[in-house]
Amino acid sequence: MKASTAILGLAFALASVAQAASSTMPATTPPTIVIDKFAFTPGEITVVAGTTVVWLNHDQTPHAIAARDHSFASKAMDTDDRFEHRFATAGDFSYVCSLHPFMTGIVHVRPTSPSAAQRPRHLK
Ligand SMILES: [Cu+2]
Repeated sequence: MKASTAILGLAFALASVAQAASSTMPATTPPTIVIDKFAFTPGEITVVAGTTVVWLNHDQTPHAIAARDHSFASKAMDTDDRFEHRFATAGDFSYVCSLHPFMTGIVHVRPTSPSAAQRPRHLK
């Protein structure tokens, strides 16, 4: 009984450590969109201007990123290939896989500071 309680306590402690580690990850790793089973995960992300976003192909099939507005595009990515794009300006950038156009995703890019946001003036 005592041993199982100890194991339970250890598992809880490890889970807490894992949670703490994952919560600090966004600061050290770029936002990453994983391509898996013919889908972008997450399919929708929000970043601030100047952020480099990474796509990582975990499928056994080649995929290629293509912005609908042609502002960026990757070559065909083989398994475990990655593609990076730095979003310098704010906006909504939807993209598809040019090899499988039914695969879609969107990157929302926000201005770097609230003062740079295009706010209607009546909202002070
Ligand atoms: Cu594809």
